[in-house]
Amino acid sequence: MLSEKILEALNEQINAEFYSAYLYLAMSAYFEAKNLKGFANWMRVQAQEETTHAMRIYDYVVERGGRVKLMVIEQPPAEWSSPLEAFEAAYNHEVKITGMINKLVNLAMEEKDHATYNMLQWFVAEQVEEEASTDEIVQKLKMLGKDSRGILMIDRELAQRVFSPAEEVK
Ligand code: OFO
Repeated sequence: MLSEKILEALNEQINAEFYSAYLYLAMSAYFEAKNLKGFANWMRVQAQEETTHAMRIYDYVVERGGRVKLMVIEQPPAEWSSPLEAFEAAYNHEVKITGMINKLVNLAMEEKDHATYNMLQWFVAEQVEEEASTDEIVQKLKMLGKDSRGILMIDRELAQRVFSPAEEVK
């Protein structure tokens, strides 16, 4: 059984993961409007992944006999001044999510909730990847500056990303 404190924190994390999905979908729409289809694809796949993050916690709460409470999802921004600014915002968002996951892990330790602690370890590892993948693109965009041919090259690269649900459930 989940303690009240853990249940509340997990419900908040479900909301944060859905917000992540919303934020990346907003970034995808921004890139669509700029006709950067590869960037838009990358962000769209990212949004799909975030939904699986939310559902992973949702399913865990249900499995532990807890009550999932869905909350209002905050409206994300719609505009960024450049691909670099959007990816910097994505990276900063991931750093924030890592902080939330770490707090949850601390809470699970305080509450001596080993099962929740265990479930959260997947997220601890995932956040290392999430920060690394957004930072890699930030660094590439910084190197290019305003070179539009380079941006189009990255756009082609980001078009290759595919959503693979199997990766998300392992
Ligand atoms: Fe981007 O990892 Fe979930 O929120």
